[in-house]
Amino acid sequence: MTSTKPTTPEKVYSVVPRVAKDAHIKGITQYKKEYQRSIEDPEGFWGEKAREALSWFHDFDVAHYGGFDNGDVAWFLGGKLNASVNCIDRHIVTRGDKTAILWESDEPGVHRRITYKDLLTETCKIANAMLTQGVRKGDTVAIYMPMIPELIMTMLACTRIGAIHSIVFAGFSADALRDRIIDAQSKWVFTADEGKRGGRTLPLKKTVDEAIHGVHVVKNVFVFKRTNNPKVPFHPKIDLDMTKIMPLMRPYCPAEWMDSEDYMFILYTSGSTGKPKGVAHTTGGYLTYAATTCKYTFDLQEDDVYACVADCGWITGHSYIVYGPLCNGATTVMFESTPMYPDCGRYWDLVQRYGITKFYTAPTAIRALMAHGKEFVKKYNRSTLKVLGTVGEPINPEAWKWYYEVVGEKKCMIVDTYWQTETGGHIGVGLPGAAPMKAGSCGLPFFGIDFAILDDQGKELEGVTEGRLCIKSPWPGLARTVYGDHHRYLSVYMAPHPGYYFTGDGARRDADGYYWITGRIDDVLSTSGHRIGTAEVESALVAHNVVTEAAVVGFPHRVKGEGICCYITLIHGVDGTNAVMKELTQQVRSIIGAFATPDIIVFVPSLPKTRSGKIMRRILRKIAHGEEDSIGDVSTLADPDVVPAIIANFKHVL
Ligand code: 6R9
Repeated sequence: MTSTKPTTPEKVYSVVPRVAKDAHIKGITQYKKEYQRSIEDPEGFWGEKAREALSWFHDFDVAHYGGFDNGDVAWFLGGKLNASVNCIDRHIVTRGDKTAILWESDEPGVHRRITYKDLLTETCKIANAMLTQGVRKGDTVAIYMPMIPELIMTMLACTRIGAIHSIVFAGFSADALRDRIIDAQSKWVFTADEGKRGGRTLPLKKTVDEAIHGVHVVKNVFVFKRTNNPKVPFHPKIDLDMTKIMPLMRPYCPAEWMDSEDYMFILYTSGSTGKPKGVAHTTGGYLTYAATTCKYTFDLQEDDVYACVADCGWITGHSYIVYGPLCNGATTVMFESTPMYPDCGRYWDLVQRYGITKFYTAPTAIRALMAHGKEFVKKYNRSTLKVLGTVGEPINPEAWKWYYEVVGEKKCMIVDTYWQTETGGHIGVGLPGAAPMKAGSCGLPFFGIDFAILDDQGKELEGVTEGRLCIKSPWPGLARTVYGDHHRYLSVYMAPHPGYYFTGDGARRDADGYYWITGRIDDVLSTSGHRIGTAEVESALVAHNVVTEAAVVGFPHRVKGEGICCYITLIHGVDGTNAVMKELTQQVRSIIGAFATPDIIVFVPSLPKTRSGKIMRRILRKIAHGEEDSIGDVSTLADPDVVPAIIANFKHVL
């Protein structure tokens, strides 16, 4: 890994007093004290948090068991609970009429307010509809839905009856959806007729039909209506029209007693191989961690209007639109649209109309908005805002400052939250009432997270240093396995550095103990905050009959953070024309999804390979980064002459 800058200390921004005033964790001393306790006595600390954050049908006997070596981590053993009860029923007496979900549709101002009581009723009806169709505890259910309240209700309905949901982001293609349905053996799929996003219509039901064509595992498709387009195909043998079924269902459904370690959901994420991993989270540990991180990171208070503008198809949506806020009895905003629709003021319009106090988005959105100037921000009243979060990739200091100064007018705390699908919740974050901020740093470890930085040989480095970011001991939110492939779980996360959990990221620790994520060490890209394996894009490309070989690398992209650069060799006799380029772009979009669209396609005579046939990605990365002057030694290449040819073609495309 290349070492990143600072030799001079970064500017430190103080904690904003109006945020610190009533914060749960006030001041760095209180943070340090709590942190210390969480590391010295994790069982005591998390035992207390689990009882504080959740209500249990039956208390647990043992707080923690197991470790990284064989991946038998378990939390809150013997405890029985239910996720939907914790997100809904528990609040009915004290917060029954409080808004649980505040849904803003794609069209500005068109909204729905769903109280905790409504949420219980609707969730129960969906749960009963599932029971009627034979869904039972332990079954997996695929969800391919737009950002409408029924998506959250379906998630909660699954957990209510003990079904394991597997949400597939509605931007994925039919092929990607099919793979995930088959891998998790989901016999049921939830979808909607169509989705709406940024004024466009998404043919969700059509995509589901394509995905399940010839896939015999799927028994039924539950279909909600979003657009009511009568042209959307309906197949009475397997499709179930939820608008007809819901009124027939009883509005109460008893909740299943789940073991703390029963699976709650699966979520597919990219790794360094072509096949996405179904990361599996369990009920007690995941919920405790999602609820606790949400409470402290956003310093949630009873009267907050909290908005995480991610999509429920990613882990951020799971933990911080749904489970974290609802466990805390908060009002969570669900946003169907995009930051640019109908114009670049949409986020701030939302903030003004709903009086949003805590707001959570991604650096890519901030950068995109920044490019359109301050006017769109200034037009709206943002005085209710207190905490501004970011997630998904490192935030560059310019974007950080814009968020802090222009959006927050230096009156809000910026919380840069570092975490992963696998960690269940935030692992690196400066708590808003406690930690002074540094632009571009994700701050300090969250409670119970014992970070270690290792060198390439696996030796732990002390003090100010940079290297491979690992975690020394288990925390409740850690994913327990890769669904159906525990071996892969061990080999990806536990085997690289025995005794540690390996994040796959590089990081630097400064003199104040702050962490700076330097990016993925493995072949995973973070583009517009979406995590994509380079191998996934490569296999989509080589599936095209004109492609012989493909190598995909990331490069710094002004808005997306990282862009996707594809080097391709074509079969003999085919030229790299614009038409071929278009076709290959389409190929990636249809096999993975539009969010994986390549930014640069370079046709090359051959790829740089070692004599043993290994592609030297290091060289391709250097070229894509515009650093061809520092490519270094190419003598191990089978054909060093290929390098100048690749450079020339690359420059030609730019
Ligand atoms: C939550 C989420 C995880 C990867 C992770 C890292 C990058 C996420 C970050 C960040 C720097 C942050 N990442 N948050 N890098 N600063 N605040 O994004 O999960 O989709 O699994 O991606 O994203 O590289 O390893 P996921």
